[in-house]
Amino acid sequence: DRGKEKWPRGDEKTWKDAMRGVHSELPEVTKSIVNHVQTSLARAPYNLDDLGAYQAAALSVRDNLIVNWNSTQLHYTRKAPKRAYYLSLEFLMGRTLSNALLNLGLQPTYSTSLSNLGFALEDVLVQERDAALGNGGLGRLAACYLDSSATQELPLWGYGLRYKYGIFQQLINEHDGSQLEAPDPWLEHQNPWELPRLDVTYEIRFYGSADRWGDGSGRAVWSGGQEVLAVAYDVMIPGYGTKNTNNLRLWESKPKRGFDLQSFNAGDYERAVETSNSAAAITSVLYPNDHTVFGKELRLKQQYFWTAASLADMMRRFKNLEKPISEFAEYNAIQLNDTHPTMAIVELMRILVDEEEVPWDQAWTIVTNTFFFTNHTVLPEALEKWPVPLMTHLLPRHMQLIFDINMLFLQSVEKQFPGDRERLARMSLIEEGFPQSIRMANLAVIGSKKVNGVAELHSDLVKRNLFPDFVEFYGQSKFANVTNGITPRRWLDQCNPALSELITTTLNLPREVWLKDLFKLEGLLKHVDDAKFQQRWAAVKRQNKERLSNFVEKTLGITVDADAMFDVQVKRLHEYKRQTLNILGVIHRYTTLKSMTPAERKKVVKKAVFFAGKAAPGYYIAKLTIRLIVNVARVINEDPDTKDYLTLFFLPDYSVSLAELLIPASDISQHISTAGTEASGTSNMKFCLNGGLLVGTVDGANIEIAEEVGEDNVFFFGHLTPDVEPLRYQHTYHPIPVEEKSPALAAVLNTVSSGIFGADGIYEPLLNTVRQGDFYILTDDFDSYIKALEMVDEAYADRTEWIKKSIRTSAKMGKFSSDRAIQDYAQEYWNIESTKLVEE
Ligand code: T68
Repeated sequence: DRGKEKWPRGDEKTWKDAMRGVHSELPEVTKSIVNHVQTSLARAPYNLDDLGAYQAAALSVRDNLIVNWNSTQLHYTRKAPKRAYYLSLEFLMGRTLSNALLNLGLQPTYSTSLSNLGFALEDVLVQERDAALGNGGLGRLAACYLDSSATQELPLWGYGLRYKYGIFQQLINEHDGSQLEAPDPWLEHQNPWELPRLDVTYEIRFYGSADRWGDGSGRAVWSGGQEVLAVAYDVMIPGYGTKNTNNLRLWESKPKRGFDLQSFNAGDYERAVETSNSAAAITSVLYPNDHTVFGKELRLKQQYFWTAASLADMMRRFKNLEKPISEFAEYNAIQLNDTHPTMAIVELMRILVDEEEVPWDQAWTIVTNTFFFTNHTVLPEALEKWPVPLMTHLLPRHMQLIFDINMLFLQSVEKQFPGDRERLARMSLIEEGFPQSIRMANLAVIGSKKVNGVAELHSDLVKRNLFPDFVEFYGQSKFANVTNGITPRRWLDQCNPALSELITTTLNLPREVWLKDLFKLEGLLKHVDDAKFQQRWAAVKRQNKERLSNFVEKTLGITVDADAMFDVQVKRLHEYKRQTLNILGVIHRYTTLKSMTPAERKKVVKKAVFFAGKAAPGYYIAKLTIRLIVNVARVINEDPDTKDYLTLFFLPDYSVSLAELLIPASDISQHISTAGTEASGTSNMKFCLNGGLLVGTVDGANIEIAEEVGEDNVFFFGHLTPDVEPLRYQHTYHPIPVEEKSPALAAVLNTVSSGIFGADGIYEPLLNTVRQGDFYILTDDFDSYIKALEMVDEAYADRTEWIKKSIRTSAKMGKFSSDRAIQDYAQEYWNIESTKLVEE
């Protein structure tokens, strides 16, 4: 009938009652969703699609968040506890709706209401675009830490930038298999998860001139130049199982005036508009480089704009407390996520000395009691150094302050180590050269109360290789470790609901309990020999593998055999992460299979290998690696001799959401960085939590994972950290040909050169990184890597033993909850306490 045409989805009476206001018996949630369809979206229910349903559901959930957010912020204001601020240029949040539903405990309610309205929650959830304001591990870590601090009711805010374009979208060129980049205009559909605070604004100055008072006070006046406006957008961060809802404040840049009135009067319309363009440019795009810095003016502008707005905001909040400025550090702790926010140290000095008229030494004491600094890499190309001329031009007052800080610092070093000029040169904030440059890491160290690395090995290397002089100067206790963690809410419950359910029934505990105390997973150990439980555990993995297979079939049009072992390496493309080692290993497996008789092949473990990850747009070798992977896949997946035993996939446009699909489906994942190069890694923790085993080097958090789960449940290979330097020396001064060191690898390199994956020698520059110099020691690790993969095959052949390893691995992941990590920061660094929202 005609009514049915008008109401194509869901229960007609539910819709009509909700719309007519005849809704006494309808659930609140249903009313709220329908109300948002009618009012906020200004849409009729006719032809409402999944996207519309997502938007209405999101707005409805957001109403709940706003109430909790308001109460929490009011509560914090009244209680006035010490607060912590997490300054990060990157927050890689992913989708929000499913997380908000979980944290509010509203999943079942929304699922039912949506279903009555004709929508499946799972179809609605995938309509949301990822918020991808980050490159990789560093940005995702920040997101996990926000989740954990809200969950633990800690008074913590994040501060970042509201980029108009997040990390680029990766496309694969159909013709040659290479990476293409497209912009990510993630705000195109309105973003329901942010609250614009158009009234919270600060004026941020650039350029101009700085005039010292010249009275010995160290003070100066900074004036002139360009002023831009920072506007606040607040993102609500709900805790799990609590009403506490924290804040992530992101700044957007705007021209202070829409146009420059003077230019306008002079009739120079174009120049007037140009001013506004350059202001908006500051928060236009996330820099897509991880682990390499380029010294671009716009990047320094981003860093200063963000730290200055954030500090002005904190200062305003602190002033409302009406406490003496000398107590600033008793009420504020600021965590620097890498060196990117280091200018905050200088900016706080500027505010205290120039504006608050605090004497220099007292100001420096306040500063060095407020800041904490986390280092995320030991790779030299990632250490930020800003040219002195650029800093002088863009931030003249800050350059003066840096020189003053440096002079006083070097005087104190000279006092402790008299006459040691080389030491002074190493420790100086200024690196000599043409031009001179500012060592941001040194500045971050001397301006902070504590410095930490992100895994035990890494924190050790930070002390021994990056800052040995500073350890000698300040003593050991300033340098410590906080091993990274991940939130089990997103990285188990949300991404793997079937496993979460099985864990809940097996532990016989409400999921609220173990999801907040991940050590409870150890309770699974006593079921490890229970055949029924093993079967159910395996069935969950199987189900997740099928879910991934369906996705691959839909996106790439290739069938994946869910019986095969799923072997996954997903992370940013980088030489140190050695995706090249992996793909060369795949080619080795392929040629080995080719050389077998059909009968021999039947005995080999079937394997599906998955890669995903983006390469920085200017990183030639990383992009060439992607191209090789894609083209090897095209050959292997078409080969009738081998395709039943080995398939290979490069999944484009890796994201948080894709990770949520891939991680629960892995049997084995690869974390194979050259020893001593991966600071921690966090996806290794996610894979293990979901019952995937690790193939890895003795690096980063792999080591601590093995300590927890037992070395017999991890497939380690390769040289250790202390071997790496001598090997590199050997490569440079006494090179041994690949043919001698690893005939197997030499054969693989020759296979690639032969042109079966693309002729014209296109891969030679990539192959040459291995044949010559081999900085990341692939030639030294290849044979032991292949051995490790053989052991994986052997272990996988014994299904029961494998399932037990999988269970044991998950069960021992308690340490890697970001709840543990954030507790450590709260207690040992920030000295902040849980401040639970109490209903009045
Ligand atoms: C990662 N770093 C580490 N950096 O590589 C990883 N860098 O081992 C660690 O687990 C993770 O941080 C969390 O501690 C990064 O992800 C970047 O993305 C980055 C971005 C800009 C500039 C430099």
